[in-house]
Amino acid sequence: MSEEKKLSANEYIKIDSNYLRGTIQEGLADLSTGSMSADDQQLLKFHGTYQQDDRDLRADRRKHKLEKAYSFMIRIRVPGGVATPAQWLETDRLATQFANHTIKLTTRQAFQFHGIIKSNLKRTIKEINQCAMDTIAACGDVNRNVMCNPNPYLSEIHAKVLKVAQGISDHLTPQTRAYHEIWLDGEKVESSEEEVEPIYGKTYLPRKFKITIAVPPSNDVDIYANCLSFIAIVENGSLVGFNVAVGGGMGSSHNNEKTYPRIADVIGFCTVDQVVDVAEKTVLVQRDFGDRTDRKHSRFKYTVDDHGPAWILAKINEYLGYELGLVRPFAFEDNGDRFGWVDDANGNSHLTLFIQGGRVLDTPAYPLLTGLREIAKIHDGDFRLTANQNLIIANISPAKRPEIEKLLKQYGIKDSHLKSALRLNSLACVALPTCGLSLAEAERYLPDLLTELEEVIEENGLRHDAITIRMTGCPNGCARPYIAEIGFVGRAPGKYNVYLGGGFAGQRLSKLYRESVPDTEIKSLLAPIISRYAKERENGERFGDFCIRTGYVAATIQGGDFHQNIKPEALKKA
Ligand code: SRM
Ligand code: SF4
Repeated sequence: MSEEKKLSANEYIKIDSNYLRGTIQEGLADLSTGSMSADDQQLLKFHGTYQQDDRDLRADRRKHKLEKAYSFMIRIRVPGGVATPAQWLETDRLATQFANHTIKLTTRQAFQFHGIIKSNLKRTIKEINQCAMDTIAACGDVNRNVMCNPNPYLSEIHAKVLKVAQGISDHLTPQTRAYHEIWLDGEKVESSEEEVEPIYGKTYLPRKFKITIAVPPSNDVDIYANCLSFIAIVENGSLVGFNVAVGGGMGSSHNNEKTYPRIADVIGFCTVDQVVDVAEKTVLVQRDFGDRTDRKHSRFKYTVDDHGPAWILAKINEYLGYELGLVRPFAFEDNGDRFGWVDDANGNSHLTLFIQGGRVLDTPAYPLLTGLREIAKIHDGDFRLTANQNLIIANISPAKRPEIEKLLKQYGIKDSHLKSALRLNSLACVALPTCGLSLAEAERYLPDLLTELEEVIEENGLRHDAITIRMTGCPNGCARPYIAEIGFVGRAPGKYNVYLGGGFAGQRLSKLYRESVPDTEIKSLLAPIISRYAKERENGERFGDFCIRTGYVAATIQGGDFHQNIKPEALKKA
């Protein structure tokens, strides 16, 4: 970090906050406004909540000289995405009692509520904690929800990997008592001298930090889009350790070439016992070397790019006091979910449901929220959130399966996954009306666009051919659109940049194909390419690969695509 450059404003907010307290308590008590002070809004993120306003109502409220319709989004951490039926029922109750009657399953295996008004914020967070979940570090400049492959049918390996994910999550959870004081009526710590944040220190990290664990051949947690990833290496049926990947990230800003999505580099290998240490030391490298002067350049991917992956590897080794091993062979096949029923060797069953946009809600035609509530009441296994915004009703015992099947039928959920493979492989971020950063629709629009594109898919006999397709309302990349085979990134209301050529396993960035395409023209833009793909693809060729081979877009060599070509031995010596 350059000495001369001024620290970014958020650094001072953190320093002055007394370990994330700020004036949040005073702000919550002031009911003359639905809003919180600007500084406290930044600090609230560390506690897992964002101030938002209903953007659909903005113009009308402005006209009537009313304050914006403020409310809060709350994000619940679910390490590895595993929740008990009791936690599901509580999440449902809170969503219905305090939020907008929906549960959002996020692209990082977490729950989100939208529309909580300020006077209900404390009670909601307190009651989340009462059912053994929390919101601390769900947002903010800290390690976020640790993702993990959720597949329960790999029971033995999965149980071990999940434990590792939970171990990393616990180890990197902030230690400040502020969370307990503010939300859980914990005893007040009188002097900040008594507080220590052993890993983060007073200023926490320069920016958010994201960790995930994948179990090949599935890359369903999109390791290449994360700051730090662990790729499980299974040899002779046993988990022997993890390859370590660093420096992935999606966020960028329109018209700012200094910002860009980046694919992670696989730099080494560690054993199961070393993994929490490696996570901690990598976080420390970012804490010490990340850019704290420019928040648009402060993610770990820029630290990795600025110094190079070989330098980062050397620094991690130095902090560890030992060396990471050489990368072990691994191969990913896809980054999607496996839908429908799967039975495991122990006789339990698992059902992966398709949840459009990750939004669990009731409509007259599809009472999904109610149906899942009734299932949770009798389910004796667990629920697993996938990083593709879907839901696994997992570990259903043979005794419960008939009852659950009856409920799935009764509430119309049974066939949730009998959709085109294009739809099943779609992701959309929240965007409007709650996201303050969105420039265009995503979650509310993608289903309709898919219906249009499905006509083309059907005409070309591609109903069962998976193509990954993702949409975000802005370039921040919350649905990881830059690694989809078809990506849409909002530019302005009704206008999208269209990207093509991402890798089917999320291993390659896409390239910009057309800029600012009106939504009315997307179908006609893509129809000829899809039709040509149906006719001219080579045996087993994926859509993204086809788009590159036939010249619609060039292959990308930025980020991991380039560095992965460096032999791990060379990385070690560098
Ligand atoms: Fe995200 C900011 C929603 C996953 C990159 N993201 C936001 C905010 C909080 C908007 C804001 O700052 O005011 C969005 C809240 C919308 C709302 O109304 O709920 C938001 N992000 C989401 C979720 C809910 C999208 C979804 O539909 O599932 C995901 C919640 C994940 C979770 O449970 O923790 C979500 N966000 C992601 C991902 C995907 C991932 O992590 O695998 C990314 C890209 C990966 C990455 O981080 O590089 C992502 N979100 C961002 C960024 C860009 C950061 C950057 O590097 O520039 C922002 C903006 C920012 O931080 O300044 C952002
Ligand atoms: Fe909001 Fe942009 Fe993230 Fe979508 S990608 S949720 S519009 S910040």
